[in-house]
This record gives sequence, structure tokens and C-alpha cells, in this order.
Amino acid sequence: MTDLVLSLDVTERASALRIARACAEDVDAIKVGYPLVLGAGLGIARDLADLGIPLIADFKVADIPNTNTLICDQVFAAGFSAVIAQAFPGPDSVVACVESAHTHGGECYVVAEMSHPGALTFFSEGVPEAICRLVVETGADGIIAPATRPARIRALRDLIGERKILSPGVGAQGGDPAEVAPLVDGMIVGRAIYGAADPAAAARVYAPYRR
Ligand code: O7M
Repeated sequence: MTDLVLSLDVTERASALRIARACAEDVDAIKVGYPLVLGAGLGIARDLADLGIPLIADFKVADIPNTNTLICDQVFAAGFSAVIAQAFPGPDSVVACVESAHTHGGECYVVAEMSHPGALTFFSEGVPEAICRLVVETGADGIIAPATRPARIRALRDLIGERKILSPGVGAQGGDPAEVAPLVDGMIVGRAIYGAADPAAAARVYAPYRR
């Protein structure tokens, strides 16, 4: 039904490689963000990419267009196959990420609504819907939408057509995989897998939901 994206939010290279190798058969992609890159260096991306698992760069890129281009070009040169951007800097900034991604044969996802309770302070009152319209206008490949609020995933799905939805919040944040998996293209799971005593076994818990 959906891809399983491991959010590899550990901070040490050895742990990251151990967990990634253990889970390689049981996940469809790995999301790497600031915790791991700041802890282990950007070279971790090449090490992980060499395992043959697609890598998603979760840097929530949010700057002026020129800086976004510089960031995304580095992301793809480092071995990532997708990048995640924020929408609030505006369409030209998102277009910069999309163009860099597509130039490198990669994808760009845009955060439409976040999964934690405080997200509703600003991701409310039509903002996620406006972001979905921006995603369509800019040619981005999909959105990030919250597994903690499946009704919101359904509402946003109607606005983005064939574009993909990657959804964090399953596991540690309380999202239910049985409910979320049929609604999305990728479930993002972090602590419930990398924090387990046996990460591979924890990843296999999600096997019934994978396509
Ligand atoms: O399963 P967890 O809660 O341990 O990890 C979830 C991961 O998804 C973690 O890396 C978060 O930073 C990220 N995330 C959210 O949890 N909520 C969001 O709304 C958005 C993200 C995310 O990945 O944004 C791109």
C-alpha cells in the first residue's frame, strides 16, 4: 500500500550504518536530516547511498531562491535522490528547489502541514491548502502531511492530484499505520525503528502495509 521511509535520526556514523544495513531489505528509502548530518558529516550520505537505498534529504530548505539552489545542488551532489523544502519563502524559492531536483533526476517534496501539536499555530486556516496549490503550480513532486491527522491527509490529497504524500508521525507520535498506509505514498517512521533493540524486526512490523 505504501513505501516505508526510515527516518534515520541518530547522530553517530557507526550507529547509522549499522541500522541502515540491518533494515536495508525492510525499508524503501531513508530520510536523513540535520541530526545525522551534523553529527556524522555530509559524507554519511554517500555511505548510505552506496547501500542502494534511495535517500531523502530532510533539510526543510527555506531560503531565497539563489541560496536554495546552492543548498539543493549540494544535496544532490552528495548522493541524495530527493529533497524536502518549506513553502513559506514563496513560489520562487520552491521553484529553485524543484529545478535543482529535476536537473539532477531527483524529487522535491514540500511541507504542507506538520505532525506535532504546536504545528496548528501556523499550519491552519487554509495555509496547508494554499501550500498544496503552490506545490501544483511549482511542479513539486509531493507534500509532507501529518500521520497524526489522517483526516487532514484526505483533505490535502484532493488538492494535489497525482502528486505523492510522505507522512511522518507513525509510531512514536501516535499515528496508526493501518489507518495511514492506504492514504499515503510513504510512511516516515523514525524512533519506532531506530530506537528499537532490533531495528530490523521493528521495521518488519510495517511489512503488511508495504506495497
Ligand atoms: O517517527 P519519529 O517521530 O521518531 O520521527 C519523525 C521524523 O519525521 C522526524 O525526522 C521528524 O523531524 C520528521 N517530521 C515530523 O515528525 N513531522 C513533520 O511534520 C514533518 C517531519 C518531516 O520529516 O518533515 C520533512
